[in-house]
Amino acid sequence: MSNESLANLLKEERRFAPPADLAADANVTAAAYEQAKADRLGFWAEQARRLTWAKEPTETLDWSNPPFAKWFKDGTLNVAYNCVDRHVEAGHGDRVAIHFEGEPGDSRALTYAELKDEVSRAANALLELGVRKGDRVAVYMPMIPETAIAMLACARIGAAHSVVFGGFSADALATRIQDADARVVITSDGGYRRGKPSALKPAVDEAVERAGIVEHVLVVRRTGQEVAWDDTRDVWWHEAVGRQSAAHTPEAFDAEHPLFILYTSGTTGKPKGILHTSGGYLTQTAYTHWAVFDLKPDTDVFWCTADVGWVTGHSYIVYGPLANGATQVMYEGTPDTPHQGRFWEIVQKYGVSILYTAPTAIRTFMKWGDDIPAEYDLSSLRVLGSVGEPINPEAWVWYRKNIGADRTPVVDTWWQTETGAMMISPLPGVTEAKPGSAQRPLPGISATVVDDEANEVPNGGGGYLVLTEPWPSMLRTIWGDDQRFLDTYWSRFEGRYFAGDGAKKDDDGDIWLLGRVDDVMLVSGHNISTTEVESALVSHPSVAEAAVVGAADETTGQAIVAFVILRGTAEETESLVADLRAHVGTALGPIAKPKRILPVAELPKTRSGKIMRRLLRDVAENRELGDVTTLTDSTVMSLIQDKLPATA
Ligand code: 6R9
Repeated sequence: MSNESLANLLKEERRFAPPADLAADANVTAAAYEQAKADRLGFWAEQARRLTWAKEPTETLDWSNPPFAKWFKDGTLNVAYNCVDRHVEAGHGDRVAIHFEGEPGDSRALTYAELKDEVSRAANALLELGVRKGDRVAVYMPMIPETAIAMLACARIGAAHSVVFGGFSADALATRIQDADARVVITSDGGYRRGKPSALKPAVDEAVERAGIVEHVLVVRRTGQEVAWDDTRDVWWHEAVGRQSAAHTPEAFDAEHPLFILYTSGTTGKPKGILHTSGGYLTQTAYTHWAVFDLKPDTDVFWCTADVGWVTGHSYIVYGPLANGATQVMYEGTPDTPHQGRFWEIVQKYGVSILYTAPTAIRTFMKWGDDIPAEYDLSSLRVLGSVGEPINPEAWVWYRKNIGADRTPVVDTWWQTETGAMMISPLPGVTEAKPGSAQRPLPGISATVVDDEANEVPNGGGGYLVLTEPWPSMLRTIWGDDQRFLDTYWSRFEGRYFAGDGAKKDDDGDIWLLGRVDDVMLVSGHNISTTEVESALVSHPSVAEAAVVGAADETTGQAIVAFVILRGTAEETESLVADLRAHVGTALGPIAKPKRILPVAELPKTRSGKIMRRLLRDVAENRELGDVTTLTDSTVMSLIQDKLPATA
């Protein structure tokens, strides 16, 4: 990147004040920022008291060996006890913890009392299989309650889980099993995806064969499909767990005891095993889930649509909501099975009051049309959340209007697998919201934007997002590779955590995320963010989704190439393409006008829904495609390549 900071192009003037009734009764008020600023560690010590500790910590942060943090290090607790047992002890045993909705339409409600029994049985079964405190267990599952139960059972006995997303290949699973040295794998015969059973066990069989270290495979029966069986290794969950006693006394572990490893694929190199520990992680996931969603556990119904295989599912399906004793919905399948109104049918059925989803889903709903959500009663909703990518202002406004009846706050939450929990986000009862901006670090969090020389940029300036103080749910290291932890996150800017995202500060000092630094384009000496050009395109009524990349160009260094998905009725014509170029020029200035605009049917995305611009850059530069293994649908790329004129 050149020395020049990111061009600050987009001007978004719309503002949305918090609803008065929500603000009047909000869990968090503006005073929290002041309190945390005056005494950051005192603030986190207070948040740690949300948890039930076997031994209360007396030291909040040990930062004597930075960047290796120890939070609440002399405290001890059991994470599963905090997520389950204590709610039963407090008299909430009959409260529903999980409303499970299977894709075929089967449903099942699990109360906290039932969850406690199930987690205890699963913990006893893992002990019987020889799993001990400090071991690692791989989890390769569909979105069913047993996935959360398996994770909590590991936590209960002090084993770290390593959840591998069920859409990953046998190869990816084998690498992760080996890296974590997992001796037990928890899986299922399969799960339901797009109207039919989709197998998981065959990939496990192959991965286990390849890894060569797995002793037991615990298999949940979900679909009833045929599975190959190895009697020396495989055990059915309903047998091994079913015969156990529901009594299990949780042991207290150190606050810094490993809770889980979660691999981030990254764009290059071997996946990084992000290590999270117990006390700090649970403190920040519980606090943020309560504060950012204004959670009222007695009345709210929460739904996070992420897969448990991603960090969003770890922190905001399993640990945050359950630590808070919330009632939540867990949905197994895809948003368009059996029809495109499925999400809204679920919101209506369970009276969902807080919905947490991703920009990629919101843009898909926009493309499907406003009339679909309009058929359902969504009046139970009171807070909407977004995570995973920068949300284009137009998608933000659509979400608020069509899903939130122009009434609910939208919270755009920025965080990463590495941060463990939300870091930058509006608060629904406090913040005057700006569509497309995550706005402000949460109370107790310190973040800023710096230039190439590590100088903090003034308001109106752009550069790199950095975190300037340690936070409770921060990653502790990369599993087995402290040096890579230092190199990746702590060497770019002295003493600061480098997130890898571009960002700018507006005139009020609010933060706007601009996408991954690797994706930033350099056009005639100007750094231009992919996010801003995409948002300008999405603000045109004919565009549902857009991905832009910088392709090598003899005159300008890089030239902007845009791939767009048109909305329902829009027709792909030369005049529309000219109109789109002009529209971007008006919104952002002539420098940001794409040189080429290609309407396409689909965009390449990772399995967690993030646009893979790297592959589009390969297409735009007529190169052979790089690694496509993390792509959801590999046929997408050939469709896009077919669109390109041969002479391009
Ligand atoms: C939680 C999660 C992390 C990367 C992150 C950034 C992007 C996530 C965002 C956002 C802008 C938001 N990202 N939330 N960008 N605004 N609200 O997604 O974790 O899968 O590790 O991805 O996602 O680029 O650095 P993870």
